[in-house]
Amino acid sequence: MHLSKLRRVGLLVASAALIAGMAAACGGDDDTDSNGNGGETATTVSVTIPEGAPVIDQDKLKFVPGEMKVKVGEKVYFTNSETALHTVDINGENESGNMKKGDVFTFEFPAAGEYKITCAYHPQMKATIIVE
Ligand SMILES: [Cu+2]
Repeated sequence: MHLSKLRRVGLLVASAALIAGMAAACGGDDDTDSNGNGGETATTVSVTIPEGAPVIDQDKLKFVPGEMKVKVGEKVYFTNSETALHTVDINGENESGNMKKGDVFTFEFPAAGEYKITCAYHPQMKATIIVE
C-alpha cells in the first residue's frame, strides 16, 4: 500500500518532467504538433466559475471544504490558491495532473456514490464528495 503509493508519486513526477521537456523541445519554432490536440500542455486557460457552482479549493495544504454534496453530472470546480503544487486524485486516480496556483480543474461525477479526493503530493489532503 505504502510502496505503491510512493511509486505512483514517482511516476507522476517523471511524466510531468517528460511533458515539460517535450514542450521545451517543441519551442514554437516548428509545427510538429500535428496530433490535433493543440499543444494543450503549455496553454493557460482562464476559467470563469459560475456563481453558486460547487468549488473545492486547495489552500494551506487542505481541500476546502473537506466534504461536499453534489448531483450526478454536476460540474465540480477544483482550484489551487497557493504556490504549492497539487493534484486532484479521485478514488486514487490522478485526474487533474499537476495544478499550479490559479489553475482550475473541473470534473463531472458520472454516478452516485461517495468519492475520495486526495492529492498525490500531500497525504494529509483529503476531501469527500458525495454524489447523489
Ligand atoms: Cu497537494
